[in-house]
Formats: sequence, C-alpha cells, structure tokens
Amino acid sequence: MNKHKGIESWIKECAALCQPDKIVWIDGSEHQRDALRIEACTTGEILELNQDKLPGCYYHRTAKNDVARTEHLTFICSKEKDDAGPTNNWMTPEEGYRKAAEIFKGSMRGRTMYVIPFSLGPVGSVFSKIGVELTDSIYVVLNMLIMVRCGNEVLDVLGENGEFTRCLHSKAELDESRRLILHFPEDNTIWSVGSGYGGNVLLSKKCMALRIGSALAYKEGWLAEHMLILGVEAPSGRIEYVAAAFPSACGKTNLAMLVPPEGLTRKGYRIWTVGDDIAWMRVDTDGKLWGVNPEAGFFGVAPGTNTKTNPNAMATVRRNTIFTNVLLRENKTVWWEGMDGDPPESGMDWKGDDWEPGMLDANKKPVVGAHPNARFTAPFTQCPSASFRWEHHHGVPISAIIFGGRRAHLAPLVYQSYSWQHGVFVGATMASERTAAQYGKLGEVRRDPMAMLPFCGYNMAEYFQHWLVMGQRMKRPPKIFHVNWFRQDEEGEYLWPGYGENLRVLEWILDRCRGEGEAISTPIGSIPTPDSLDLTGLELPPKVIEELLRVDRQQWLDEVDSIAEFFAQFEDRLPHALDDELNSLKRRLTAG
Ligand code: OXD
Ligand code: MN
Repeated sequence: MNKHKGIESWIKECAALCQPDKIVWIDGSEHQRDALRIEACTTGEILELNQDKLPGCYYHRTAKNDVARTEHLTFICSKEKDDAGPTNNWMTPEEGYRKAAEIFKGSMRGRTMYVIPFSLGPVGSVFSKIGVELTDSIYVVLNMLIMVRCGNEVLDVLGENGEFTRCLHSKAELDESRRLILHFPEDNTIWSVGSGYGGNVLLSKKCMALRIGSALAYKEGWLAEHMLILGVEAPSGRIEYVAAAFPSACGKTNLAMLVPPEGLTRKGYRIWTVGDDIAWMRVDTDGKLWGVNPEAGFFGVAPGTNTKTNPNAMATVRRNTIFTNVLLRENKTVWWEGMDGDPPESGMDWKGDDWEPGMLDANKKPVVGAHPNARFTAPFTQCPSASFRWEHHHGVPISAIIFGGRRAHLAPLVYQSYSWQHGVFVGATMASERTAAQYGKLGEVRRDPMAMLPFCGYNMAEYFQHWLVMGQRMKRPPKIFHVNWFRQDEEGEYLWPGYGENLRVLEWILDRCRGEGEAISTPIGSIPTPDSLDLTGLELPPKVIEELLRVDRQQWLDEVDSIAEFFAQFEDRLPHALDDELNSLKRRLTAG
C-alpha cells in the first residue's frame, strides 16, 4: 500500500485537472489484471483472441491517425532552450504545462484514472528507478503490466519519501492537433496527452527509460541508451555480452533473439537475450561497464517477424501477448505481412475493414493487412533465449558496444574504432534510412547519433561529452564497433544474409575484444581480414565479402562533409574531441 505523501498530493492535483470519475490503484495482481481484461473486452477497447490457439492473448486497434511515435509533437521542456539542444523540440516548462493542461482539463470525465507504480530495473536494485503512471486507458495498463514490474511491491520499495518520475497520460480526444508528449527533466515529470500509441503512452519506455533516463544518467554519471544487450555463449561455456544501438525498426529485436546458424549451433554457440531496446549501464568498481535491461517485456514490430527472421520472437508471442494493429483472421488469430505461410483468404485489416490478399487502393497500391508499425507486447520471460542474468540487480559486464544503421551503400559490414574517443565519434555520426517506426519519408537518410536522436532528453552536444567522460572513468572500457547488415549491390539486393548469420560478425567482434582476431586498418577503422570471419557453411563468393568490406574513399569524403554539416548545429558546445576525430578521418582518407 502507498505510504508516500508526495504521490497522494500529486494524484489529487492531476485528478483535479483531469476530473476522472474514479481512481484505481494497480496492485500487480493477476486477479485485478483479469478483471481489467474483461472490462476492456466489454467496452471494445480490446478483443479476446482465440484462447485455444493464443492463450492469454488480446487484440487492439489504435486510432488511424495514431500509429507511430509523433516526434514533431514531442518536446523537452527546460527553462533554457540550450539545455534541450538543437536536435530536440523545445518549450519552456510554463508553456508546456499551460498548453497540455488545456487538453488534460476534464479529459477523464466519465473515465477511470489508473495509478500504475512501476520499477525500471529489478525491484529494489540500487540501479533501478521508480515511476508512477496515471492513465485513463486500460490498454495502457495491460501493456504496462507486461512491459515493466508494476504494483504494490514497487510502493513498498518507494517507502514514504522515495524519488519517482511523475507520468501523466490521457487519451483525451485522440486528436492529432491536440496531442503533446512533454518531458520536464528539471521536474522529473512526463505529460502525454491525445495519443493511444505505445511509444507515446507507455511512459516507462521512450519517455522515462530514455528521455528522462538519459537526463538523470547525465546528472548521476551513468548511461541510459537505446540499445539491446545480448550474451554470446561460446563452445567453452564462456559468455560475453555486447550492447548494440540501432535506430528504431532496424532489427534490434531480431539481433537480441538471434538463433545461431546450424554450423555454429553444432559447434556449441548459444545466444542469451538480456534486452531488445533499452540498456542502462554503469561503471563498477572493477572499472568495467555493466548493463541492465530496465524493462520486463518486448514491444516489438510484428510485420516481417516469422520463424526464419526471428523464431524466438514467434515462440514468445504464442501466449499472454497483446497484438496491436495487426490483421485479425476470422478464427480470431492474427496475421501480418511477412509472417510464415500464405496470407489468409480474408480477415479484418488494422483499420477494421474487410481485407483480402491482392486488394489495391485508389492509387493502385497494395492494401496491407497489418500496419507496417503493428506491434506485439509480450513478457520477457517467455522468450526461449531469455538470459538467466536478466533479474540480476547488477546486470552483465559489457565487452563490446556496437553501433549500426541501415545504409544501402557506404558503411562496410563491420569495422572497429581505433579508441573509445573514435568510437564515440562513430556513434555520434551514425546514420540510417528512415523506417515505419517514425513519421516521415521512408528511405530518407537521417543522422541518428547512438540511435538516440529522438530520445536524448538534453543537449546532444553534452551527451557526446558525457560519453567521452564515461570512457575516461573506465579502466577497461568496452571496445566500440560499427555494423551494417543492409549493404546492397547495384541491383538493390542485400549482400549479407543477416539474421542468424550475424553471429559470425559478433564472433569477430568478441575475438577483437579479447585481443584476438585479425584486422586490417582502413581510414575509417579496422575491418576483418577475409579469413578472420568464420564463414563455414555460408556460401558467399569472395567477391561479395570484398564488396561487403569495401571502403570507398570518395563516398567517405562526401560523408565527412555531411558530418561537418551535422556537427555545425551544435556550435561551440560540440566537444573538441569530435572535431579532432573528424579532421583525423579526413586526413586518413586523403593520405596516400
Ligand atoms: C521502439 C522504437 O518502439 O524505437 O522501440 O520506436
Ligand atoms: Mn526502440
């Protein structure tokens, strides 16, 4: 039960603003969850799926105008604009509270306000943080019960005076012109109104674990990152962990749950999933970086997921899963583009309209059954590759940090940075082609430092500086690498098979971390020698490998110009070390 006076008075304030009919505390019990499921099925907020085929699974459709994160409506509200930096939308806290309060006002009339106490990270760990989300959506409550550790046990840890992040959400009218996702790092507060899409409303995730989390991490000296964590178990039984940052919808979940290709499984390799989206990392007394996954579930992109691309995800979502904006079959199971087998003969699409394969819209474009950003929300522990270290309060030691993007050209399959500082430069200059997880033009290249562009809760120039300082604080910092699984040939065909085969690249990366594994120096970093990648059982002609690892000096010189342009926006806040790295890269590219 709650003993915290601060929570009580804050709830009163929020209730006075939103005017709910009722306030209900989420205690974390199965009994309460079941009752909420029944209530949401009765109102049509969710739909019960076929319980024989998909036990414990439910279905939800968001509003048609509310299917992805709305970065243009997402703001950092700090007193000084400079503290939000040039890459964030900014408002003063006064303006933010005033504008959002107009929308929140009376928005919960006729509705219930649910109070969800939650812990990011294992409950009670000194590394964990507590948040409380107030919401008028049962869909949000049911998702939060999967995504984070919720309920009374969290309140027990919070006690009478503990610090917590205040998260207020209301669907309000679900009107895009009255939607705002606001972060107040100086007040440890999040206000989200007018949306029902996960990335905007499961406030533990992008809003707290990343935007507010990164601001807290900067203040307190740790890292809150948009990264998966996985462990590679070698035939000897040794397990080494890597953390990897990729922009949204670039395969983080697939990589985190990787199944080794047959040859490597036979050798004795195995992957352990620690997290698929967010890593919180700290320097410990051993001088190493240790990471935890603060979440307790997966909020993964469904389209394209199948037993070939991600068999572990397919096994994870067989029960106790909420499916959002996928296709609903007549037998009350689900389907999405890129799932195994043939499409169903008919069904209801993500908009709730009748659907059949081959349908074309008014512009003669195929009508999809599932929205490209359709999602599954599933408990972490259901994943067959879930790491036994996941609940460990201390996390896992990180040997390597990997940055990656979706680049059809330019970036080779893998390269290693020359130092921590160079690695920070590699992360800071990451770029990727836009995917369906964000609004905007698909395919357009955007620079997305450390995959944190939409998630850094403060000035990104300070964030780069923070990364540089973190490196100095470690006796044995992880080595930093860059990968690109998406390089294409002239016909637009992918050169690298990806998926389970990516383990071959991870093997080389970990070899390098141990001081083993051969490499060749290039102007951009060290790439594998052709025979240092274990390609047994993979029939890739040497010419393809050569192309995958090729560094095109002219293309990279163009990249240098584009990086300089990107850096210019940070003006004199940009750490000199990054300018130095850019100059060194240019020098290496133009030398000999
Ligand atoms: C996500 C995202 O949902 O990055 O993880 O958009
Ligand atoms: Mn993400």
